[in-house]
Amino acid sequence: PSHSPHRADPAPLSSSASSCRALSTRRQLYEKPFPVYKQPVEVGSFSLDSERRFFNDARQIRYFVEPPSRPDFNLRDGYKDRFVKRDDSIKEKLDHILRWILANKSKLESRVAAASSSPALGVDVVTWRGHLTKLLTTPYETREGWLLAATLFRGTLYLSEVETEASRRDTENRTERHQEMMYWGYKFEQYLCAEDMKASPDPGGVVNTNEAFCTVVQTKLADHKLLFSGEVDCRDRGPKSPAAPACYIELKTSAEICTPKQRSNFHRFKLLKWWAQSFLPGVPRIVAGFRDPDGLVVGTETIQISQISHLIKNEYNCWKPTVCMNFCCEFLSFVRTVVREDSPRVVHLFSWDPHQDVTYTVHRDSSYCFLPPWYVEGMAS
Ligand code: 0WD
Ligand code: CA
Repeated sequence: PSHSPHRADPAPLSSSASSCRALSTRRQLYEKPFPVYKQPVEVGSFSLDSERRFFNDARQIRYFVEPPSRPDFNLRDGYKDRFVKRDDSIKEKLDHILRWILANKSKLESRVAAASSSPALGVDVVTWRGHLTKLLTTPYETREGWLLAATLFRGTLYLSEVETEASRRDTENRTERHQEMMYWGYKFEQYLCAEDMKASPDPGGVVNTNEAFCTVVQTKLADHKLLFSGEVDCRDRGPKSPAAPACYIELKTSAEICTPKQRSNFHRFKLLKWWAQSFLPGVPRIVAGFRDPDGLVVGTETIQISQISHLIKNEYNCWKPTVCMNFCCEFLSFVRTVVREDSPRVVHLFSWDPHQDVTYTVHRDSSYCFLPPWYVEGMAS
């Protein structure tokens, strides 16, 4: 049943009655053999247009165009006059993924063996790739905590991020310089991406961050069947390009590396985030643009995800992919044991701050609920 009877529990319930219910994020605990992570399979994709409207197709895909060996990219160009910024005060939660699931419901359900028990959708976890990236990097994160809302509905666990107080403050207090630098990544994409198979990039056009192409992949982490979506920058357009997600290319910008210390920091911090984000959906390569303080690209480099573990080998006390994957896996198992009531009206809010354990609180019929009525009703019919 999709709706459990409403009980007169006080809300929010604190987890204090069972305070042993916490998950440690200590790295040493997760230094174990790499868990089974199945090759991610693309099960679909969707697009968000310049007005953030959803389309159940790949109309927003872009094609990678190899940059010249000596690029002349000015990432500051157009910030003032050719930039349409997405309104990030609108919290979309999982809505786009849920819309995709409803549009592809019969396709998804047909993949489930007729005799199999729950979950009805045939997957254990539905979330954004970005949320999983945060889980992967948690054992190494020392600055930013997170809040993840979890709801069990028809046997599937839905995970949706909630903005932390600290993150809201950071967003509010961004300097003008920081706001401009956030644009640089999107401008870099515009220099390297063409709208179709034959076109060239159009650096004279408008950068509109409402537009997105998202892949939906299915995979398995140990015994957790995952369905998640992630935004993809572009794809290889060569005649011999492999099938998705292997054809996808992630674009990144980073500060020019001038000293051994900067190289070490790049390996220790930035490559961790880059690896986690692309490894999850099976995107095999990153094209990185290194830029000077004025936003001029001084060079580009291709980084194979499979080579990152070799690149970091010489760093002392560096991050380990197995710790990331084992932590994520055990977090999902932890959530599974905690969240028992199957209801869109119940949210378990998992909370983590650096140097602390993961803890949770329970909220019934609260503003944390994130599965919209149209989804709950659409799944029932
Ligand atoms: O409402 C929310 N709390 C969230 C919404 C949290 C996370 C994601 N989203 C939405 C975004 O609006 C975006 O459309 O999901 C989409 C991206 O999801 P993802 O792939 O799971 O997120 P992530 O891996 O963190 O980011 C991938 C790219 C980013 O590229 P870089 O190279 O900077 O990592 O998606 C873009 C960005 O280009 N992106 C966003 N674009 C607009 N608004 C946002 C955002 N809030 N977050 C990431
Ligand atoms: Ca990117």
